Amino acid sequence: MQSNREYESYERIGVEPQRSYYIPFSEADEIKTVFGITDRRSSSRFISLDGKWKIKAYGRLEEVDLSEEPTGDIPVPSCVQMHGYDRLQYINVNYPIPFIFPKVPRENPCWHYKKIFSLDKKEGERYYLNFEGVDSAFYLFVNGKYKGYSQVSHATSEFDITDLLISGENAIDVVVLKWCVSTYLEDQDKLRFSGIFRSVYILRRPEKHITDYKIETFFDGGNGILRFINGSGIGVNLEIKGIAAYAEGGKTVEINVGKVGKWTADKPRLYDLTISAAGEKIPEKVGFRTVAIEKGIFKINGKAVKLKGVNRHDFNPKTGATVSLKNLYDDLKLMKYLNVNAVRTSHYPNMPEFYLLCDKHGLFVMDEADLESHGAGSIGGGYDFLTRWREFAEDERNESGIYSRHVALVERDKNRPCVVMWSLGNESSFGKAFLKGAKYIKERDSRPVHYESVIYGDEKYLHSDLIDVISRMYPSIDQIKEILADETENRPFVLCEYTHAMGNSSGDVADYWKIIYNEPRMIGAFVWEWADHAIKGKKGYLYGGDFGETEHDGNFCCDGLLTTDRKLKSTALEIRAVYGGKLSSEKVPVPIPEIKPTEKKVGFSVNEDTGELSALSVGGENMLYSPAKINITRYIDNERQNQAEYNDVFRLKYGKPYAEKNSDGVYEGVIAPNCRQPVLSYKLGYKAIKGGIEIDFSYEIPVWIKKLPRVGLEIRIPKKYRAFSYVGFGPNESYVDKRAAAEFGYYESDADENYDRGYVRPQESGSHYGAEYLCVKDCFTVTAEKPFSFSVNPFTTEQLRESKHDFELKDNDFTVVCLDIAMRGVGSHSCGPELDEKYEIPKTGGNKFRLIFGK
Ligand code: IPT
Repeated sequence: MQSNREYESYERIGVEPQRSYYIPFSEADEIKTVFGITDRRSSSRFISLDGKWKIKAYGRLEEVDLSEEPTGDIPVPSCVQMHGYDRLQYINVNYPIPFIFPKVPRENPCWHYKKIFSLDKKEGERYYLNFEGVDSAFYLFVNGKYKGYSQVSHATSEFDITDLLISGENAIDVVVLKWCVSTYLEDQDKLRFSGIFRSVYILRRPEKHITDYKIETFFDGGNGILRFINGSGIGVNLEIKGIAAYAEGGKTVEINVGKVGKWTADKPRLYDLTISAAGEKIPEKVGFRTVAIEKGIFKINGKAVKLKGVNRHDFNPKTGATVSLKNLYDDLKLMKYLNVNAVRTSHYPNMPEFYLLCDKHGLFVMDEADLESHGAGSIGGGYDFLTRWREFAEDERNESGIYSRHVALVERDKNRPCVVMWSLGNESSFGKAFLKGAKYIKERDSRPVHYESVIYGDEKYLHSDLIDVISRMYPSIDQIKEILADETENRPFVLCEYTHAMGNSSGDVADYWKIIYNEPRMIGAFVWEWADHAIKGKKGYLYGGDFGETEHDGNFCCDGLLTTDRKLKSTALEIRAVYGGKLSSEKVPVPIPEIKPTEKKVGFSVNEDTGELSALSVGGENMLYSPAKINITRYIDNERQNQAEYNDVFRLKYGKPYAEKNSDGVYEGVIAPNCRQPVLSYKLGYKAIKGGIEIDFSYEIPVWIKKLPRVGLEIRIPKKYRAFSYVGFGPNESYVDKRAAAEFGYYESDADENYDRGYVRPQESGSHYGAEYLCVKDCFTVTAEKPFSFSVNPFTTEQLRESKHDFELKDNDFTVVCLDIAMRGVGSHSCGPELDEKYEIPKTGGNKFRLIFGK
């Protein structure tokens, strides 16, 4: 295909100006609803082109031959990579292509899509073809004639194709490019999908019709005022709450609608507004609400609110970036269940109907522009990351690309009451184009503007009044305090990302909310992120590196509160508790079940070289599947940044025990790896007690070891012992820093239920903090001098540490009981601050574990 290499410039060609999302109906149409919102399919003016299309793949644009009939089938909307084309790639910061800006490789996968459809073309009507999302750019041909070119993957592209259509059979050809210049501005941390991934439809409109309008609301005493700014060339009739009004073309009217209920996320009250002109009616929903910042406090309807937020990507394990209304609705319902009241549409506008769902079901939205240029920092060339990144943001050639994304954002979603903040994008440093975008938004709308990356721009922009809020991602509590203490600042403060929910995570969430609830200038915080994005393969879930990609970011895409298929992880429950206002769980008196020691003979033997228990028998039967081990390791995603230290510097996992018995019969030993001095010293003493033994275990961490994941014993017992009961923090996994959701109590469980198979990359799971009693059914009970942490799992610490996917975990003939004197907090260090000192395990410690057989 011949081209003028449009894909090297930010232009959109033949595309209508950006406008608010709406679907016109005919006067006589009966409007139906779906998931509580207007069902656009019930409009006789809405002609869906979703469904089966034809497709043919090419390796480069020049090879595309439109006269060749595409023979493959593909559903629209969908992502080509989910239908056997191209290949999957998960990559975060780095660009997936070489940095040859504004060019992209000529070897650029393209897809020729074709749709044949019949139409009864009516004289005097106009036909607008809408694409709600195409990644990354596309050429459009109607009945063989070139119509235009568009880009900005998550923005609607609307074309007036009236003159190219005929009555009868019509053909639409779309050539989609995998890469274009926009690739440099759409470097969001996600699986990189391509294709027509959102809906396509035609709107049949009268010759002269409503084009655009803006709805604003405010209050006069208890009365709601609707301000309607008619952006169309024709006058429109309005009706709300039985009140009729008329707005001339280009004019503004204000309607006092009398007493109204205010719209909030808790009580999302909506009022029907009908806008009609030229035989069309547009059903709008109006939520009366105001958003303002007063004296550094973020207020909705004049009241301070806290945004209990999550960052959400459009993702479905079967369909990728293509999500259905049902997927969205299900997510919203789950958010409500978890006490979430706000969503950041990270890092692009979601499909238009998402906002209708949020209006209806009640969620505040931080609406974000389709923008991220993170990769520009890491392109090399002898500059530091931040300088390079800023240079790219300041590059004049990017100005229209950046600014037009701000325009697209606000123009499409301006009428949605759920939107309470505009975000200029994610991680794109800062430059003049952002000022221009922010100015545009401010002239157009009164809602606050957010942009975290302004802190990477020139210092003079730091206090710019075009950015209404201070924003940070992943600060520590101390950094938050520091920012709040800055006397030169009085803007409210939001954490656009915090408590990175990768794997077993978010130990720190309660600590964040102690400060957020107490500090009036704190707006709230958005968890990174809502759900994992893993791909379902034949054996199980897959992530970066599993698709044959050379460049990837591993399992960094498995960092959600929910699993990919929307099961709640323990972190989700922690969020639910904290967002519900419960910041901690205290111990309450819980009776310890009576232990009746066995009358049978209990015996034990100890490995003289290590001091570890090698056999423990009752009535002559050894209850240990293999000798007990001192356990100082674990794998947890939140220690991924500590792995080099653990494995290479301290060599923890290579550590072996070396001990000698002292004159008191106590084993004094060290754990030492080859090549290193000891990483732990310990004492182990054993005493026979009625029906069992007491293990007196103490340790000291040498000064050169900065942190240890845990100190405990790993005991393997035959697999038939699976069920257990305990008194401790449960029923979900709990840690020293992660127990807001937990309650101290008596619980029953079993090993298979206790380990969370939801972690795509296996890891530490199922520990219970503060335990006072553990009974492994038909085996032993454990009590101790001091509260302890324990887990009863099907897998060993080593298996969980060394396996890369859940499906690699092989069944064992034994059950693994971990008794920990101390277990490090989980924190959120995978992409957040270091674990707070107070959750590190103590430098010295000990406990006396009493293992008793009996009933
Ligand atoms: C930051 C990004 O904004 C987000 O998209 C995601 O990558 C997240 O954190 C990590 O999962 S990027 C980070 C390098 C600060």
